[in-house]
Amino acid sequence: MKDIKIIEGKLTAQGLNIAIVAARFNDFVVESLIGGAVDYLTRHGLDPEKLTLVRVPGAFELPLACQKLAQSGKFDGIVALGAVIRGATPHFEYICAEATKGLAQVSLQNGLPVGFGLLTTEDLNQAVERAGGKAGNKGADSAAAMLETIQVLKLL
Ligand code: INI
Repeated sequence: MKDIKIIEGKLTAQGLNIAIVAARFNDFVVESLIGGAVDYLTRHGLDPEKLTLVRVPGAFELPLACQKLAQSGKFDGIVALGAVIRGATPHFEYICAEATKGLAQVSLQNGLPVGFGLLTTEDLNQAVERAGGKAGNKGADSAAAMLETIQVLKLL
């Protein structure tokens, strides 16, 4: 490790323009994810005036809204937040697959970091645990990943 060149991003959000796109579905869980993401970003130097929150109906709508924001050229990165909780039908699989694929496409096609803060859980308990409970806060984690990616891409 001693002589190798290491490129890594600094965890600073100073001067950046960030959008959070959050689904309304399962809002009581998503609210905690939004709180975690906002808290992480502002504690890392983001000016609250440079943070935009966009609400969409459900996880299925996340990719389209993120794509529109990415194409606007106004943002350095986007955090996508939502919670898909398994029900009795295959609906869960379809929404998870389309939202995940769509968000990855937006990121790659626009060269823009998209934090993946979409919970896909077996039940409500698993979702609550990951939205500020004992398994942390995936809103904060996805904001952290987006921020690090923004900064490391600047150096590549
Ligand atoms: N949307 C979610 O974000 N989470 C869910 O758990 C969910 N379930 O279970 O149905 C969900 N459905 C709505 C979907 O994302 C779309 O908004 C809807 O189908 C309209 O296009």
